[in-house]
Amino acid sequence: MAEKLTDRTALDPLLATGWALVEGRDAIAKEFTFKDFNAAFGWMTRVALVAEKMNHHPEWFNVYRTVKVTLSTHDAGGLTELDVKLARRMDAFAD
Ligand code: H2B
Repeated sequence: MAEKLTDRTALDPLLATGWALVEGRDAIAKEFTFKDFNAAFGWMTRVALVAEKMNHHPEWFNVYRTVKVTLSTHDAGGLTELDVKLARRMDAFAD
């Protein structure tokens, strides 16, 4: 099982790309905005395939062309390396 992040500096590069710490829980969140619904859902599809492969799944909420994402590792009760990895993949797919 993934261990909770002890080295919190691992989050710094993500905080620099628009991720933010969630108040009241050990999680990170980011709002992605795309050109239109097709771009948003295409991105979600690509992320979903990666998430399933990692067995690590986002909490997310889509309205038209925006997707609000929260990442945390439920089994560990907080942030782990898996969240950092998935966040990086999400950023890369959104470029
Ligand atoms: N996703 C996330 N974000 N956190 C988890 O702890 C988690 C998961 N656990 N996806 C996995 C699935 C677990 O529930 C299954 C049983 O492997």
